[in-house]
Amino acid sequence: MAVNSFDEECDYLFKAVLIGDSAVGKSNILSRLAKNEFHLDSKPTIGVEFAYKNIRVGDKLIKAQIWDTAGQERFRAITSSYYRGALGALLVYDITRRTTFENLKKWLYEVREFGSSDMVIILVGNKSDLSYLREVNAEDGQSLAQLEGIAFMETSAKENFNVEEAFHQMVRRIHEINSKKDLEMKKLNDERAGSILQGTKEIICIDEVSASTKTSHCCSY
Ligand SMILES: Nc1nc2c(ncn2[C@@H]2O[C@H](COP(=O)(O)OP(=O)(O)OP(=O)(O)O)[C@@H](O)[C@H]2O)c(=O)[nH]1
Ligand SMILES: [Mg+2]
Repeated sequence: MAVNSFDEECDYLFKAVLIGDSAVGKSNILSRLAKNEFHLDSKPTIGVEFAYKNIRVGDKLIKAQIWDTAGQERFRAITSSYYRGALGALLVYDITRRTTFENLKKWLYEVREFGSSDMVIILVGNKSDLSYLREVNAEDGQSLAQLEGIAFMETSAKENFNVEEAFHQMVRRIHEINSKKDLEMKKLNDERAGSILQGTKEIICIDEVSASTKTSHCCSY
């Protein structure tokens, strides 16, 4: 599934990844985001797929390239290239299967091993529509998220509950971090440019004896 939508001019383009155990609903979260579709009979993902999703934050149009891979180890593509350049991750578990919650430690280890240090991670407890089969309380999700310093949300790809919100939260946070970085970079460049200009002195030495004029330059940083 590669849904391309280069129809609109965007201000920023960034990569985000979906991670979590097999059958937690990653591909359905992606199809909900990209095409507003849900499939009860979806097949396990093999390799890597991706789709684009545009979102407006303030006056900026942001295009997210969202990657989805297999939760099953044997179908996964090379891990390091999956995470390379990703600024955000939706880390998904299934609220009806405790093991998918317990395996989050493994996923967090992997994302921190291969992802960038300031990657924005949102913990997503999917399948909230199946609350009568619940094996993981929302409080458990919230506590883990707090412990790990990440955001948390329960979603239902099936009922289209909170899927956009989780994604928006990730994008807004990425945008905040990047805008801050841009600003710091701009400030640094301005300071550098300012000190170069201020530090340039032109010293004019007048040699009265020969009545000739010599010039020399000195620069300080
Ligand atoms: N009830 C319910 N079922 C869901 C939800 N999201 C996904 N499913 C179902 O869960 C099953 C697995 O969904 P996928 O999206 O294929 O899971 P995945 O995480 O991509 O799995 P892998 O590709 O194997 O890693 C499918 O039968 C989906 O219909 C949800 O929010 N509610
Ligand atoms: Mg899948």
